[in-house]
Amino acid sequence: MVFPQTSDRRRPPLITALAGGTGAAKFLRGLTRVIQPDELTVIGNTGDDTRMWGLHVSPDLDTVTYALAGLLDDTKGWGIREESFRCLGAMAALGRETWFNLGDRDLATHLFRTECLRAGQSLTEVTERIRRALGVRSEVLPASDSPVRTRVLTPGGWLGFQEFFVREKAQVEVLDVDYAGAEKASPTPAVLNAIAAATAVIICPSNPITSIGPILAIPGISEALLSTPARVLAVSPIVGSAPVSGPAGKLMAAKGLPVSAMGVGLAYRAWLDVLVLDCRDGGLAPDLTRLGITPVITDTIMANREAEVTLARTVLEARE
Ligand code: FO1
Repeated sequence: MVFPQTSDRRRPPLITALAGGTGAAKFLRGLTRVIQPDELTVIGNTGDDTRMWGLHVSPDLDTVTYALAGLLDDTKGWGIREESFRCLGAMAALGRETWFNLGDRDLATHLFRTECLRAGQSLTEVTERIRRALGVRSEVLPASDSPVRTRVLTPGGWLGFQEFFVREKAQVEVLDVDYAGAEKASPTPAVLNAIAAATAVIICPSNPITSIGPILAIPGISEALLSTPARVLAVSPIVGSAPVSGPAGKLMAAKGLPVSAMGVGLAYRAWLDVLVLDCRDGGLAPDLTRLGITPVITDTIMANREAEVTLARTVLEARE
């Protein structure tokens, strides 16, 4: 097999993970305690990216990077711990929108990213600079350098993902979800290489519609997952009929998927080998097997650091 060339000629990654925000970040934090951090390459969602006060914010790339750097605010599941919000208060006084809570230290990341992008660097290059500056040894790659933006159709019209999720607190009816720009976007060579050269590809416990969906919507990614010699494993972010966090249920229902681990299996069935699902969903095992997916049943709730490591270890064992 001929792998696409990357500018970075170090040895190929061993584990490649497709990731959204909080759930993925906790899982990856556990994973990097089981494997060497530099054996991991993360392909991150950019569908949640937004512009705020003229700055380019990449919430999911940042959540993963902060978690791997030991900086994540675990209570909120995003942003930097022990953060202050003085700039936000000053912007409120200036009459600017402040429903999206940008912390003072977090702002440095967005200022730096925006400055580098304006100077002509790619999102891949900037993300690499940020993770290295924060001491993260795993590679973090945006799925594409071209913009892909998740939009949610509500009775009042289309909303950007952050408008739906943060400003409207996901409390509006969802009629549809799409990924603006995806059809014109392409995966970077580094992303294709990470999938082709991995020994295992892991789909993190992330929302299949708004975290993994925007990555899969980029032409070439599903094909890469289908053709990789690596085993492809996913962890269900749904336990019973409810997502572990966030509005995944509502969004899956809008896309005609059952809100269950079965719905996760159906979303990924074209290329998924193994689905790790929660003990409470053990009854779905025969149906998943009939879909051609091997079920692995375990406790998927990451209530503490030890549970993150245990889940990561179980997923790694399932790749054999
Ligand atoms: N989530 C919120 O619920 N409220 C916020 O004000 C908020 C601000 C924010 C700022 C930077 C950042 O990187 C993430 C932020 N998030 C916030 C999280 C984000 O909206 C979502 O968790 C992800 O996009 C979904 O993975």
